[in-house]
Amino acid sequence: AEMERTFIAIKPDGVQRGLISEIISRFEQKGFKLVAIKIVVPSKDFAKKHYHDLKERPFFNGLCDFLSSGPVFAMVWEGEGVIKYGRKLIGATDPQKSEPGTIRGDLAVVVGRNIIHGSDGPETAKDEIGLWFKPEELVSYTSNAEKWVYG
Ligand code: DAT
Ligand code: MG
Repeated sequence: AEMERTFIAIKPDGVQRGLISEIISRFEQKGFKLVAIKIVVPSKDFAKKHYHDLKERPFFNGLCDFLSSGPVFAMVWEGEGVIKYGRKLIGATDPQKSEPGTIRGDLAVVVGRNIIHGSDGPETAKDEIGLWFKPEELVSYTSNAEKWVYG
């Protein structure tokens, strides 16, 4: 299997709404492997680093204020195709357009409170994992389910 890793974060709205276990379950039940977690209130400067690609957008400041407004539940998930499929599990950016069955489709209503972040490609996954986690915070292990998930 071609293992890759992606950065997934439950934003302050998802944490406050009690959706941590629901969201973990969706990735876990799919067959992906959790290799890092932390709960942290990011500073505004840190939020700006995380969202630096969007700094020209009109919503950038409000977005960074929001991300730094409360606890964020940060995770790294590992698995074959996890970057792209993680985005599928999450659904479209605007929950009004997310399909039912996706996390945002099932659990969120507006784009400014769409509860979850996921890396959008291999480069951003690498950068975001590096921003949020130290290398030693990532755990390598063989899941007992691996041979049943991958054959
Ligand atoms: P995604 O989170 O799906 O990767 P993105 O990277 O384009 O989407 O934007 C990051 C976040 O910014 C998004 O989750 C919610 C917010 N956002 C995006 N577009 C927005 C808009 N038009 N108005 C308000 N917030 C927006
Ligand atoms: Mg994005």
